Amino acid sequence: YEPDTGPRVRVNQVGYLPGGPKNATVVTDATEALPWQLRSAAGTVVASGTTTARGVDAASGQNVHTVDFSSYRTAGSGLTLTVDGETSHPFDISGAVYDQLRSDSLQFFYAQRSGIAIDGDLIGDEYARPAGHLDVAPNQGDTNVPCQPGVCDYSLDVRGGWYDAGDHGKYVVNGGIATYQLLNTFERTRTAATANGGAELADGTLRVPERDNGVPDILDEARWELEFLLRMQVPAGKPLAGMVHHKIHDQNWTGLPLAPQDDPQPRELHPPSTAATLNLAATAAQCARLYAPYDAAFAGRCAAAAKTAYAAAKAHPAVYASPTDGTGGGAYDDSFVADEFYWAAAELYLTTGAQNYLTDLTASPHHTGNVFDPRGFGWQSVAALGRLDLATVPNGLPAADLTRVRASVTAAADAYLAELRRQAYGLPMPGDANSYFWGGNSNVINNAVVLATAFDLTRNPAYRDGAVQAMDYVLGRNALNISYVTGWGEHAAQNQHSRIFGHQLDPNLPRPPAGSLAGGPNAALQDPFVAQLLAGCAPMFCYVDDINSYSTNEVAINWNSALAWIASFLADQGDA
Ligand code: 9MR
Repeated sequence: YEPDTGPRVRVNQVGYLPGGPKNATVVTDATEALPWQLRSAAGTVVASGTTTARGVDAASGQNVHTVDFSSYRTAGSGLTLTVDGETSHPFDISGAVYDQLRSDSLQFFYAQRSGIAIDGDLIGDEYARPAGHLDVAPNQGDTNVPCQPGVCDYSLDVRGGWYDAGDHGKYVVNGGIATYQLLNTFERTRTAATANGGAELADGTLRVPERDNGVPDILDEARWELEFLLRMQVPAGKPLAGMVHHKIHDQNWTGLPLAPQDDPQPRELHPPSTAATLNLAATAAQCARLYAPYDAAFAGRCAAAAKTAYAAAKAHPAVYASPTDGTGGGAYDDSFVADEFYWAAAELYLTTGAQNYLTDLTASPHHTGNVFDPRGFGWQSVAALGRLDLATVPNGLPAADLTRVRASVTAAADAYLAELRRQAYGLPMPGDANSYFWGGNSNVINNAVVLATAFDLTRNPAYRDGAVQAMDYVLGRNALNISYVTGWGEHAAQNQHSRIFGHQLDPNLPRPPAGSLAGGPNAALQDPFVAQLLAGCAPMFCYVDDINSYSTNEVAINWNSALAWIASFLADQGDA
């Protein structure tokens, strides 16, 4: 199988910020530097120079050169870069490159909503659908969902929330990180001077049904999931009261495509877990401080749930979701939850200032340990979430401690910068197969989130430039010459694995909406389609834009939440 990778000159197919870095990668046999020309849409050469030969790139196996045309700062559209007889896809230079990506990436969450009819007038008629999983036949849930046999003797109304990904499952641990990132995207507009006040995330800016209700739309969207997370808590008076059920999904896997309202499977609550409980504690604590100015009653409900969840997790610190519980839904297992404890203690401390949370927080090995992995944070490793909030949300940590917390963010950002300089494709991840795993695109972006946070803390433009370069990789500067975001770039992913957006299988169904991020190259080839098609692939090539490949090409809320965070940050840097 030989993918069509188009021109050998690889650029960010969307564009570059006028004052930001502008890098490209060229696949060539040449070993000596080559001349390059930057052309306007009219074909005029507007800049030129020579490449830097970089040798063989480990992750792609390609001999490559890099081009740096950062010194060209004039806005324009339809520019192209020519090297070695090859001309890149066209791109823009504009301060507005990321503006629309901010709202597109957030629109994905509305399209994934469960328990509410999707309004075509808001996001396009092709996305309109009836509410899913409200017990209207053939649906069997989610308003009255029993536990799996033997797990509990009650049913819960767990309607709402977002479908996790290409399936119809709803998983608290993954809902947790996605909710955190949306709430943090908003909170950043309150804490970072570099966020320009956050008008772009205010009420009336997103395509959500709650727009114009006096509440910032991104909080409306996050609340849709928070209400679901709150419903997953074990009621008072029941065994494990205050704990949170790990997940709710179909009894058996369904085929593709399948609209949510057509899913006939019985739905089941799976056992509570410490990890899920701490995900509710952390996000409900964020909720309590962020919704207080808009809805004191809701903020109060969140505060109470956060505290009971945290206390329940402390009483039951080692209840783990089973790694084999993967029939009808993903396992999302995690048997190391010290990082979840740290994150939850941090959020509760930031919200309440209470001594007991500070004590737990500072006693955690994560408080002084390194929480920033070279390969990024994700749903299973969440200590970085707490650390980033401690570094940015005003709090009463002793000055020396706060200085150390913030220095840990810039130290991690320095390491990511050093790594992306080593990579000929400019991504802030080590260049071996271990960096290419299921959903790895979100880890690349999450490293960019750390770089961006370092910029917010220091205003050192090198950090902002690092975040931009990470997005160059995501938007086309890569071995496959593909943008992993639907609708963004000349050649973009559009057949992501999804039961809802099944256009590849049924032309009457829509493609994923613009702004949907694909999981990305996965060298472990964990689905049968790629195991056969891509056997022996170099890591950066282990991806295919086909709906059958769930291990390389799914959509997911925790991946799009990373995209929304970084798009919002970069939109704020437009005139940089
Ligand atoms: O994103 C998850 C990834 O980290 C795991 O390696 C993978 C296998 O367990 O599962 C991924 O999550 C999937 C979940 O299990 C079910 N819904 C779709 C998710 C995205 O592929």
